[in-house]
Amino acid sequence: MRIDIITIFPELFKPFLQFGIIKKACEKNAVDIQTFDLRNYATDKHQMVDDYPYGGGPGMVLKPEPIWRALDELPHPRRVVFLTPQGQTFDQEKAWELSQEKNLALICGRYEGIDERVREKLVDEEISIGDYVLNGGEVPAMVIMEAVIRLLPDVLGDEDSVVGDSFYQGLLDHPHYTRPEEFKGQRVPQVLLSGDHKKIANWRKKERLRQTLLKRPDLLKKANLDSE
Ligand code: JDQ
Repeated sequence: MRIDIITIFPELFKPFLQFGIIKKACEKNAVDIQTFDLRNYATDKHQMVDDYPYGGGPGMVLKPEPIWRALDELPHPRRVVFLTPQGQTFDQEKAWELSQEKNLALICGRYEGIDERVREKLVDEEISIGDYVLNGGEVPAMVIMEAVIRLLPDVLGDEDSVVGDSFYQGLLDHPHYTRPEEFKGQRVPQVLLSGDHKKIANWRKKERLRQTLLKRPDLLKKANLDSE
């Protein structure tokens, strides 16, 4: 998969791409991530990427031409996503959907947003990462990349497979324990020490349901439950 990011702050992505699973995914060529600095696509000699809003009011708006010119360099076919509080809320299902794309372009706005005309002509989809206000689309772009890249083939080893994830089948995760067996008077549930793999799987299944019912009952409506 190729992911292209259009931003006025490409530097923000550098540390994000240099560590952990994302770094490994890039090294394995499971994903090819490029950042495009909007400033390099400005059309005037002062490299202006923003301008005053028509109609007046506070703040600035990202000009249409640089965004258009940057997108002009990106491969087809592609899905162009604009991060905005006005978008559909991102979730695990959307992450699976985006992970199927060959080319994904993420447009990060700043200030008051982007000129409506590029949004209309070039954006396929608007995505929000939640109902709160950020200063720009860079952090949302990182959230989406992190959720999508870990779903790509060969990115996660068997060790931390997506089958064990929270939200796999739409349920929360079961509790986890590691050594020591007793910590400040609290013991690890006996079943986990039993070595009985069937019993352990059953306990975890029950716990996933219990945790979901207790903490996020709303998720149960959409959960992928088996007859058991
Ligand atoms: C931009 C802004 C106008 C906020 C400018 C570009 N989920 C989510 N929250 N916030 C964003 C996404 C987001 C994304 C891109 C952004 C915020 N802003 C600031 C401009 C109204 C509200």
